[in-house]
Amino acid sequence: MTLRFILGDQLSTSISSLSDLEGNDIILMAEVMEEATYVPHHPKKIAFLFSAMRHFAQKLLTEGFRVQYITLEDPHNTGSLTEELSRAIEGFNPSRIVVTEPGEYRVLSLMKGWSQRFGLPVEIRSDDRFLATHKEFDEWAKGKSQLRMEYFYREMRKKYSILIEKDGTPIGGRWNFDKENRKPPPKTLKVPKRLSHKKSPIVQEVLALVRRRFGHHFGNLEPFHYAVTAEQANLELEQFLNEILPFFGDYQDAMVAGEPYLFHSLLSSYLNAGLLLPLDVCRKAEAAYQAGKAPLNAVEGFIRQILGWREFIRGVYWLHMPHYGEQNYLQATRPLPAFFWGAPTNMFCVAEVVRHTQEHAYSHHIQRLMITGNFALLAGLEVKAVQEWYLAVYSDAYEWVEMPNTLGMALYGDGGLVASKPYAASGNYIQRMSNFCSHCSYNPNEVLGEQACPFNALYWDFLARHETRFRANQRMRYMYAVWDKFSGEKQNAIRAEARKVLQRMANGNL
Ligand code: FAD
Ligand code: DLZ
Ligand code: SF4
Repeated sequence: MTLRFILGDQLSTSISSLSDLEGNDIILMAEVMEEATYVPHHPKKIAFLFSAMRHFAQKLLTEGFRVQYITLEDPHNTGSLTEELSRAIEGFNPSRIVVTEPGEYRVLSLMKGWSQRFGLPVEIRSDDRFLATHKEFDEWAKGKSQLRMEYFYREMRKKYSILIEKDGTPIGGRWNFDKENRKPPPKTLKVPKRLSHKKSPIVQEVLALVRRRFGHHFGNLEPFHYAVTAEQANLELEQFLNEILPFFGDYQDAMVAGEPYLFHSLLSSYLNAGLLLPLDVCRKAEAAYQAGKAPLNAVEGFIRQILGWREFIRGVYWLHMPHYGEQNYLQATRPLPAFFWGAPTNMFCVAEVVRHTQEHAYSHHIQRLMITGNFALLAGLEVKAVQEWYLAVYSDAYEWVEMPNTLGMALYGDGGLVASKPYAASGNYIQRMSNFCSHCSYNPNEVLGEQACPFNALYWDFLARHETRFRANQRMRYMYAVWDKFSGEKQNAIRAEARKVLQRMANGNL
């Protein structure tokens, strides 16, 4: 008999570890403190995952399979994946263990120790829910000093023949329609109301558990509207394709106060936990284009996020682990300020994104990248602390996807492996792409003085202090040309202002 161990983000019936499942096999699933607390996960993330795990186990049980499900408060629960496996081996005496590779290097290291520890064969299968194999990605990356998503994405489009004409050229004559995307927020905006799923008894039980055991973690547990089954996640996908996808491209980078979701799909938590499959989502988006339901710029842009960015990011993680996470190219060491955990700040943009995060365990990409990420980059916040924050507070966060996005994309901590230049921006960008500044007590057009937007002095100071690293970067020439036009006196005043901003941050009154 085979024991098959399913992790909390492997909730797909097509997962490779179940592909040859037989009636007599045992499927093990375990809620363990080690996974729930290795960073202080947002209560909504834990509630989502435990609810989805319990529903998945129930589905397997109703299909007649043998499931050993260990709840967090099971009196015998040892609190770790390895020890729960040990108990199951003692109880069922299997002849072998089958697992699908995990999403984190930390867990892969555990798995690699299991065969020796238990004296049993342990088969670690590849995770074929992803669309590029490790081998494919590694071969593509071989010999390249810089990895650029765009070229990898084109290979993926060809591989899966998505938005490709019969002659092999991209539909619409171009691979990328971003020129038509990224509009500032419209003056009047009608954002569709999102689905709110009825809470099953399982969800209600999990909410009570999470309230009891993890209520002290940062983040609001309720209201809780998440989909927790594949069926519910598919309803979210349908709503997105029908009502939201047409606007996805246009307003992908826009930010609006009080509107955490805008026209984003909110599908990442479901994709990452396995309730939705990436290829299925891409094919359905393509079908929406072919049926004339959404324009090409929106559909191509959306598919690129999944077929391109998501796969690329995963490839980078596995190609460079374990040393990837140890990098800190810009030597950023300042402690994370308390306003990342909800303490007050006068910076409306930061407060708003943290508030979205606290309430929903979600904020959209540009908020993660250009508000909290940009602030962390400019202020030189400690890379590990920032990463831990992103891993804890978002319901879609697992290290394989969080780390290259945070360390690589937002913090330039890998020295340019993921991003061709740092995503550093002043208040000017935030003013253009959002309506945040009109709610803020700081002035985005001022660089000096108590009322000046803190992003401004920090931005110039960032360029100045990392001049040796970035002056030669072609994509940053314009920024240095502007800096060079400032008089020496003005440059000194700006750098002194940046020091004051950082001091105010350290004193807790920014
Ligand atoms: P949409 O905007 O609707 O995009 C559609 C889908 O594309 C997403 O569901 C996601 O699966 C995929 N996608 C888009 N951008 C990326 C990307 N850069 N990397 C990987 N997949 C992408 N995403 C996570 O899934 N988990 C994380 O822990 C995570 N951490 C991030 C940290 C930082 C600092 C930044 C800048 C980005 C991070 N992202 C992460 C990427 C991105 O912000 C989220 O995938 C996205 O905001 C999820 O919301 P959505 O489903 O509405 O996405
Ligand atoms: C994120 C998470 C949490 C909060 N809890 C569990 C759990 O109790 N049991 C489990 O199997 N998985 C959990 N997970 C997901 C794992 O952390 C995830 O599988 C690994 O990080 C590998 O991606
Ligand atoms: Fe953010 Fe500066 Fe705009 Fe205030 S003025 S919202 S701090 S960018």
